[in-house]
Amino acid sequence: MRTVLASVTMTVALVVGALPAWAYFTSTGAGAATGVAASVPRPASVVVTRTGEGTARVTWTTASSSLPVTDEVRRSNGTSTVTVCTSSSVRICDDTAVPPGTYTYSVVSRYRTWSATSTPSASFTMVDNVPTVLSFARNSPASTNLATVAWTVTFSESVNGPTTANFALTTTGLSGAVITGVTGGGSTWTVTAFTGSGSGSMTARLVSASGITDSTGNPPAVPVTGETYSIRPFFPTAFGITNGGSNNRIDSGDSMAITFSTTVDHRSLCGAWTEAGDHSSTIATVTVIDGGTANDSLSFALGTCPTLRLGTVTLGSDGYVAGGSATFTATLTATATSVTIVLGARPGTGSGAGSIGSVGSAPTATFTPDPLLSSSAGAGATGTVTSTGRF
Ligand SMILES: [Ca+2]
Ligand SMILES: [Ca+2]
Ligand SMILES: [Ca+2]
Repeated sequence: MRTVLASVTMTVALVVGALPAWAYFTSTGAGAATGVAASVPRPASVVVTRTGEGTARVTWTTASSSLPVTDEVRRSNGTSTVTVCTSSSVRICDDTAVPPGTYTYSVVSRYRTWSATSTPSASFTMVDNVPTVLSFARNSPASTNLATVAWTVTFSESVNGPTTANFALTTTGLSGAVITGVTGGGSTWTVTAFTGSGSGSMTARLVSASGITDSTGNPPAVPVTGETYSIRPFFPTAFGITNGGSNNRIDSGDSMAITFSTTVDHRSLCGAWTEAGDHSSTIATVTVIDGGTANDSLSFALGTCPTLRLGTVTLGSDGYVAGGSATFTATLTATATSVTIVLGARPGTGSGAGSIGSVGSAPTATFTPDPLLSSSAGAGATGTVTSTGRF
C-alpha cells in the first residue's frame, strides 16, 4: 500500500524467469492504491487438427494468470497473417474458413499493451475435397400413397446453389409426377416431388451439378440416384357407410362398401378362394368390439375362410356398444376392386351379449386394410380411408 497524490501512472519492467513480467500501477486523484506485480504467460502447445472441409481446430495451453488476458489465434501462410479467433477463456478455436493451403498457427496472449506469443504450430495443410453426396434418402416409408414425397440429400460439406433444375425423376406407371421444390442449406437439402396419378415407382436423381458449389467453387460429381418410392401400389380409396335400419345405430340393413385403388387378389382376402371371378357369401360375421373409453371398432370374419384378411374399422365413438361385443351375421361380396358388407340379424339380441346403443352424432369411421391383403400385382395394402355416410 502506498499513497498517491495525483495523476500518477507508473509501469515497471521486471524479469521473472523467461517470461516478460510487469508491475502495473495506475491511479488518478488522491487516495490509497495497491501495486500489483503479474505476468502475461506465454501460450504453448499449439496443435491444429482438420475437423472438416475448410475447418481447422486449434488448441493450446496457457499457464494460469491473475491478469484477464485475451488470446488471439493467428493463421500464417508465410507471407501474410490473419487473426482467426479471439478468446478470453476457452483454449480452443475453430477456424471455419480456411482456404486450401499450408499454414502455421500461433497464439498471442494480450493484456493491454503487453503480450506473449507462442511458438508456431507444426505445419498444417488444408486439403480441399470435392463435395460428394453421402446419402439421398426417402423421408417417408418406401410404399406410400402420399400426394407429395420428399428425399433428404446430405452432402459431405456445405454447398450452395441446388435448385429443382439439378434434379430429375425416374418413374414407372405414374402420370404427372414432377419435382416441386428444393430447400435447405449447408450440407442438408430436401427435394420434394408431386407423385401425380396412377401407381408405380418414383426415383429422384441429382442429374446436373450446374450452380452447385462448395465454398471454393468445386461442383459435386453427378449423377447420383436417390432411394425409390413405390407410389400407391394398393390402398383403399373409399369407405362408404349406408344406413339401412335405425339412424346412428349399427343394425340390420346397414352396409359398408370399401373400394380399392386396383384389382384385389381374392386369394389374399380369403385363402379358400381362387382368383377367378367375384365372390359373395352370406355367412360372414361383423363384430362390434367395445373399446371401453376408447373408440369401439369392427372386425370381420367369414366362415369359409380360416382368416379373412380384409382389415378393421375404428368407429370414431365409444357409444355403439358398452361392455362385451355384438356380432351380426352379414353378406360379404367381393368384386375386382371392392368389398361390400351388408349387416343381417344379430343372434345375440336379447341374450345380454353386447348392448347396441345409438350415438348422438355421425362420427367418422376409419378403415385400415390388413397389410397381408394384396393387389393382383402382389403389392401389400397400405394407407387408411375415412368413411362417408353413417350407420
Ligand atoms: Ca471442398
Ligand atoms: Ca363402447
Ligand atoms: Ca343403422
